[in-house]
Amino acid sequence: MLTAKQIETFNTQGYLVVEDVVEPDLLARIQAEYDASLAQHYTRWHAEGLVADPAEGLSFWDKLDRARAANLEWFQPLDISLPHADITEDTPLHTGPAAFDLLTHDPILDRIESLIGGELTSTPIQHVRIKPPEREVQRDEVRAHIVATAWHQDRGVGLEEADQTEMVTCWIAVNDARIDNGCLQVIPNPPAEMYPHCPRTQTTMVEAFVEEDRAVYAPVKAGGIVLIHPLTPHCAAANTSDGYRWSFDIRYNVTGQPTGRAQFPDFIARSRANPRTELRDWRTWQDMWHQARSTAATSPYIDQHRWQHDSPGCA
Ligand SMILES: O=C(O)CCC(=O)C(=O)O
Ligand SMILES: [Fe+2]
Repeated sequence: MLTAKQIETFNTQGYLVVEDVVEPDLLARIQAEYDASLAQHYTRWHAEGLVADPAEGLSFWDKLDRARAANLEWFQPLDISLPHADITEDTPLHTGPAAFDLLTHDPILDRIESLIGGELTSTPIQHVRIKPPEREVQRDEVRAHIVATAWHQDRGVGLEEADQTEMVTCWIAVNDARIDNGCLQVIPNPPAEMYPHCPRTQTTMVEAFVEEDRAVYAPVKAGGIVLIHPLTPHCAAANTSDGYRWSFDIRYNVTGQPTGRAQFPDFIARSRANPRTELRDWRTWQDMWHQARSTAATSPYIDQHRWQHDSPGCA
């Protein structure tokens, strides 16, 4: 649970850094699960002649380096969500027991419960971000999961139907997030309203509303988290270091309220009133994503974006 002082800080500053939240054991299991998953994809790429070196002896990072050098789509197979468009029956995503254990990790849920209560739904607006040194990334790569993230409020990333939803973002450092590798930046003391955003290469706050001189960095060590209020402007600068920056961002809202992405699956992560409704089986979570993928592959496109190019401030 959070202390009264931490809750007060979150409520006034709009964000809170908490170190040492994810148990080292779980972090290690996540790394092992990702290692195994990438090894599978890499072995297939090798069999198809897309990468020259066999997987044996290559670390996780070596495999990513080679996949990037070969210009392969290495990111989507590692993400814990589907992309917003062009979903087919084969679109890969990562759904494993360790990833599920992160979504339902009690030390995280305890902190979220301190902020929005004990009826918690895990929302499908969830991602892994694995950011290579930005100078090495293809110039046409715009995804905020791989390169710098533009200023935005998370409220602006969901649809209007979730504008009243009580939601908290939990940003999790898998390796140390520092200024040089592009940790989060936030503008504290958020406004009571959402600012206008524009559909640029990423959903981006209209520049006039970004008070960059008030921005602060939110570095955090591996296993630490940053809790973010949905109206707190935040971004992440480029990774200028020589190594990868790895994080997850996951979200919880009060059960029964819209997640803002109804075509993707949510589940009850904690219920103090009715614990039997909590999802405990990672395979059910995986099945829900596969079902959503099948439905999306065979149904008309559902736009996840609410901002228009001709909105005020977007010209
Ligand atoms: O890690 C990043 O680059 C951005 C994360 C973010 O926008 C979020 O967690 O909501
Ligand atoms: Fe965000």
